[in-house]
Amino acid sequence: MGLFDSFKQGLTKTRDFLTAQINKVAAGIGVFDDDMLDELEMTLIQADCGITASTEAVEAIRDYIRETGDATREGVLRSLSNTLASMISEKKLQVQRGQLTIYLMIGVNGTGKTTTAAKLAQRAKNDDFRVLMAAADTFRAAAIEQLKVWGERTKTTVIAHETGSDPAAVVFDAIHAAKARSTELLIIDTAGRLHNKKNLMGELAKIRRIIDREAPDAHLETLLVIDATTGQNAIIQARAFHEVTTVTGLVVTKFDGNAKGGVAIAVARETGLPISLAGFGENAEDLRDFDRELFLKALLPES
Ligand SMILES: Nc1nc2c(ncn2[C@@H]2O[C@H](COP(=O)(O)OP(=O)(O)O)[C@@H](O)[C@H]2O)c(=O)[nH]1
Ligand SMILES: [Mg+2]
Repeated sequence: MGLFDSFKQGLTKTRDFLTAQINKVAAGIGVFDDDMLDELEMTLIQADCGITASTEAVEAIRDYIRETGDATREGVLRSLSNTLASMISEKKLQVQRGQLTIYLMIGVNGTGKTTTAAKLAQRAKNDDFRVLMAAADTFRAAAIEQLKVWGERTKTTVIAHETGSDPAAVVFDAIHAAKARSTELLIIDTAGRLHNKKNLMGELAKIRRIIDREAPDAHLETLLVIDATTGQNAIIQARAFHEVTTVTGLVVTKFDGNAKGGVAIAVARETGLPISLAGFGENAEDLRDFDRELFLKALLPES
């Protein structure tokens, strides 16, 4: 399935909801008035776009109508699409041949860090890159085991220590293994214990220090994984992680589930971070580069 169709399928419920609401408000007198724009704002909030993004989008539509006198469904939708697009940036990730790139996967438990790490390994393997994974979620035995299973499935070596060991020590070993093997992509899976922010901060800071010290020339991407089905919680998580570490890109997972989709807009707007990847399932192949235009086209009603 192409990327547009994947987005379209995943976002069916949200798009149908937005379409129904927008048609409902536009059906009356054919053009949008003040009350209808208020309703549109509520609709965007209900679609998980977040209060900031929803309010700003509708403000921009009001400006557009004031300037052009065009309050038609088409005009309003075009203005909405343009404003939402301006809130989202995208950033494609690239591995460089013959150099070391490191992906540090961070995010709350259950968002899809480990699965995305495996998907990224699979993708880089498909492109004939030399790949390693590091099991730096040492908190639970099952987490290490899960990454090892993915290592077997994707034919990727996994550097792991015992349960309960220091994640930074795993990262240290993994970087040295990467150097010895001329690895081009090292993917570091981490634990997401957000309930203990101080620990998390300490852990991530220590991992960062090791990377900076042991692999100063590597290209590092710190990827924050967000579950699209978690609604406004995703914003709170993104803020918390963004506060404790420098995030360089967002991964939004579970677009195939019953995600409302607007979450991607909310988090992008709240953090100002670019979205790099979108997850569409539980298999190693279910990962795509995020595409803002296709995402918005799939999310919004047809004009
Ligand atoms: N439907 C769907 N499930 C996903 C996706 N990404 C991850 N999952 C599932 O979400 C659950 C948690 O994923 P996991 O990678 O273990 O999350 P972690 O705790 O952040 O490492 C697992 O059951 C995954 O199979 C996705 O894009 N779509
Ligand atoms: Mg995990």
